[in-house]
Amino acid sequence: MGRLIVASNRTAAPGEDRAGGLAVAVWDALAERGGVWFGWSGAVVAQESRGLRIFAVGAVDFALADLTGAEHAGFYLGYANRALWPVFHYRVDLAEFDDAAFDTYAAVNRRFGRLLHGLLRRDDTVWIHDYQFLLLGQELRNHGWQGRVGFFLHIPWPAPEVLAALPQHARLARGLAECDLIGFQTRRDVGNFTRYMVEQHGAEALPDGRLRVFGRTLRAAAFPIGIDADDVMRMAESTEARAAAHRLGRIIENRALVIGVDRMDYSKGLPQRLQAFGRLLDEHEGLHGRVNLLQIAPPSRETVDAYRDLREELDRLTGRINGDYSDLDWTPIRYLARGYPREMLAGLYRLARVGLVTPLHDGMNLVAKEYVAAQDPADPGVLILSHFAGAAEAMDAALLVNPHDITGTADAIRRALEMPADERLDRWQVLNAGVHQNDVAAWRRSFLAALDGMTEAVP
Ligand code: GDG
Repeated sequence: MGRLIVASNRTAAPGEDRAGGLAVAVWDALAERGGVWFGWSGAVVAQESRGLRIFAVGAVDFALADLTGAEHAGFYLGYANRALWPVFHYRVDLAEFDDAAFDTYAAVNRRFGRLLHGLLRRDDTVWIHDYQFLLLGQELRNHGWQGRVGFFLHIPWPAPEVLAALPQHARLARGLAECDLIGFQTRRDVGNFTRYMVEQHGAEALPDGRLRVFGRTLRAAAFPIGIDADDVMRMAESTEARAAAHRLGRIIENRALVIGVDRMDYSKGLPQRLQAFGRLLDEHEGLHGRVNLLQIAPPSRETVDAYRDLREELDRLTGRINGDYSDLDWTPIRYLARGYPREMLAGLYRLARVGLVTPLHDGMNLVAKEYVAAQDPADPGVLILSHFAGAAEAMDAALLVNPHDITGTADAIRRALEMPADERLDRWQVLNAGVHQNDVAAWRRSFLAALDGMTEAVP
């Protein structure tokens, strides 16, 4: 079997955060099979250096390219984060459509495609990740690459009517169609993608489930990403986890804890979540002094305006709710705009009676799975999960909510707080079995097995 070549914007090269779900999955796959992890070095340099920095860490080779300041601004902060991310998360209102940014996006895909092609050997398998590299497969084909190319999208594929708002959607779709296997998080995404290809580009659905479009035959399928559930379970029992739970436990005493952990992003539904917690306090005086919300929200992409506005909104909402309800010995919301080590998070998940995961749209949402895996099997908490997280497709034993429905979410929090122990246990056992069975190793194995099984790499 040939080498695996993974291309992703960020990699788990030394110095990067190797603990995330994707990093673990890709690392294991590369270590098992041998191969190369190709991507951005994370460095922004004054002038384009044409080369790659190549080095080995154990069995894994890294091949990293720098971005120039202009590339970083146009490709990463510009088109990827100001156009693709909002549109794919149904926020056309926040999208900035800038032709020059698209040109830079396409140029970076072209340059990276050339660099990547230079690394390939005939029997290699290429696996491209995520929305930064929608055109990378096509660039490899432009250089004559005929081997297998797989692509996995970590974020939702929106409804065709929404995607059609993106001025360059057809060019992106044409480029993406050069991949042989296109993996999505959910069946809903596959349905949206198929409908988009049929309606916009006249795709034909073949009897074996593949699609014929732009003169190519490709397969689109759902591969829901998972976590390393055993590892999260172990982390929740670590000394660091216990110390974190003890530190917070001393302060909240016997009050029930509701936890949210999210990158500070407008897709995560944070204002609506704070409002729902406020509504809970508005409507249930009996809960005053008896419940705490811990919201951990490490800031991300702070140079993008929409993220700065979100930060201000969260600061304001937290201040208002805490101002309205705090007492001498109780502050209802602990809002921490900073990140914590994963072991500490695992300890806090376990301490929390309720995990509140309420994105407005999310490809999967790994926090939902981490919360479940971290629970004490003898006394597990309750997961409240948005219908609009990819995770909801397989986690219907959670309390599913519409995050836009503030009263409905407040009701779900109350129901979770009052849930009898046997119902908590029943629901958790179902969720936990799924999280362990469909873990991150199962995800990468099923994707790579499907890609290896593709016989018709090029028509
Ligand atoms: C994208 C898609 C899809 C959070 N705070 C801290 C911290 N985290 C970790 C969580 C979790 C990860 O970050 C976040 O993953 P999510 O899946 O929730 O969301 P995105 O970052 O938006 O990821 C998403 C995912 O890709 C994978 O395909 O599920 O839908 O949007 O692991 O625990 N980690 C640490 N400190 C923190 O404070 N160490």
